[in-house]
Formats: sequence, C-alpha cells, structure tokens
Amino acid sequence: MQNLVIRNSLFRHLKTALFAGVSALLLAGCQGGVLDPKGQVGVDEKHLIVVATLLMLIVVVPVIFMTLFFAWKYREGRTQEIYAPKWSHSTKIELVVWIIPIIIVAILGTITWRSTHALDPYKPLVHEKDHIVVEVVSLNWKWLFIYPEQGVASINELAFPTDVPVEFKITSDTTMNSFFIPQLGGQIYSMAGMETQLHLIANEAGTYDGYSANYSGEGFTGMQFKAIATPDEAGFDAWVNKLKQSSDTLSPATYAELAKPSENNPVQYFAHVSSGMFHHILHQFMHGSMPDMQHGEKAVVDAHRQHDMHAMSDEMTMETEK
Ligand SMILES: [Cu+2]
Repeated sequence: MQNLVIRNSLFRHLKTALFAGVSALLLAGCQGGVLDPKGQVGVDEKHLIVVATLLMLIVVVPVIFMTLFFAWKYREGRTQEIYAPKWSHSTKIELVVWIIPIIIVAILGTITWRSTHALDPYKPLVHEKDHIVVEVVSLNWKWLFIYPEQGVASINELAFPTDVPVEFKITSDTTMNSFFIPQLGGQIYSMAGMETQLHLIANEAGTYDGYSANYSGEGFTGMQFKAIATPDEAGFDAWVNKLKQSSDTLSPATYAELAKPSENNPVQYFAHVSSGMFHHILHQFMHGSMPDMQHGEKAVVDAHRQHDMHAMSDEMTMETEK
C-alpha cells in the first residue's frame, strides 16, 4: 500500500514535470524563434524543418519503441518462454531495414536538393518591388548597418519596410560571426575580407531579435540588435529621417574609433556615411596593413587605387549585377 502511494505520487510528479517541459518547449517554439517565422524565407525553412523531422521520426519512433520492447521481451529474468532462434538470415528483416531507409533518404535527398537551391541565401528574392540594400559589418561587439542608397548608418538597429525584399551584404571587421534574425530565416557567416550575402523579406511588420549565431568572445552576449520591419515604406523613410537628425557621421576616422572593441553598445545613428565605406572595410585586410584611416577619405580612396586589379574586378562584378 505504502509502495503504491509513493509510486502514484512519483508518477504524478513525473507527469507534471513532463507537462511543464513540453509546454515550455512548445512556448519557446512559439515566441520569436525559427518556428515562429514572420518572413517568407523563414516560413519555407520552417516547413523544411517540420517535413524533415517527421520523415526521420518514421524511423526514430519505431526504433526507440523496439529497443525498449526487445530489451524487455528478452530480459534475463524472463520465465514464460525460452528464446532459441535457429535462423541465420531473414529476407523480411533485410527488406525492411534496407528499403525503408532507402526510401526516406531518397525523399530527404530530393527535398534537400530542391530547398538548397530554392533557399539559396545568395539568390535574390523574386518580388514585384525592388530590393533595398543593407551592408552589414560585425564588429567587436556590435553590428554596424550601412544603408548605401540612403547614405545613413546605425549601430545595433536595423530597419526595412515590410513586404520589400532586403539584400544584405555582410562582412566582418574582426573574428567570424553569423548574421541571424531567426524569425526572418537564414543565417550567414560574416568574415573579414569576404563578402557574404543574404536575402530576406518580412511578411509581417514587427520588431525582431537579431544576433550572431557564432560565438565571438567576451562581449558576445551584448552583441544584439533589433530588426524593425516597418508597416510601410513611409515608416521606413521616417526611420531614415530620424537617422539623418543625428549629429554623428561615419567617416574613415570615426569608423576607426568605432571599430575598437566595446561591450553592450547602445543603438547609435549616423546621419551621413562616406562613400565606399563598406568596400573600404571589406578590403582593409588586403592592403597588407590597415590603411591610413586617419588621413580621411582621400587616403582610403588612394589606397584602394593601389590594389586596383582587385577593386576593378569587384566593380565589374557590381556593374554586371545591376
Ligand atoms: Cu578595396
């Protein structure tokens, strides 16, 4: 009797714990993560995650069940029957253990092949509206967003209109990071001396969390930003105008200051950005040494002329892209 009571209360506790755990997991999935997408890329990725998981569960669930079942059925202490198999080969078992995985791998492979091409982060999104360009730079420990078309920049705050595709050009001034806005989908590494790309779109207006999916040292936890999808283009223009009210400008000299490590950086706006800043940041490591930023924009432009083979091929690529 005593035993039964203990067992019952233990069972009830387990049930409560399990229920709490499952609800926590479900809620975590519902709020702000990859399972709560607000953009088309994220929606497609969620679909892929769900389909792939279900397909794999077709194998995983029976295997877990059979492991427990066989362990119990053929336990040492069993008395009701003696197990004395006389076979060395079973065509039935062979067929099951080969054909089912082959079918699942074939389906998964096809889905993966298709979605890898469909969701290629470098592939511009097909949309009636023109995309806007944002240049992203990961710094120790903050995110710099440059809007080359609007001539403004910001730290740790990103904005774009809802339902307009955004082309991110991404690089790093420092160690590797990964640009990640879970609810919009995709993530792509930022690497010094390299430009990576990501195309995203927000289907719903809102403010989404963004951070790095790649640990980068001491101030990493504070290296977060808000991605604001404004309800319309007027809202985005208002945001740009807000940046234009700032007294700060982003020039090679102020950038040199900005690039110094700092933690938990507040949001900061730049009303003006020197032309070619992103290109300069991207290529600074190819000059053999840090270009003389202190001498201002002219020096940077001159430094660039000296590695024109590279710059020219870059510009040609940019031209052909247009
Ligand atoms: Cu360059």
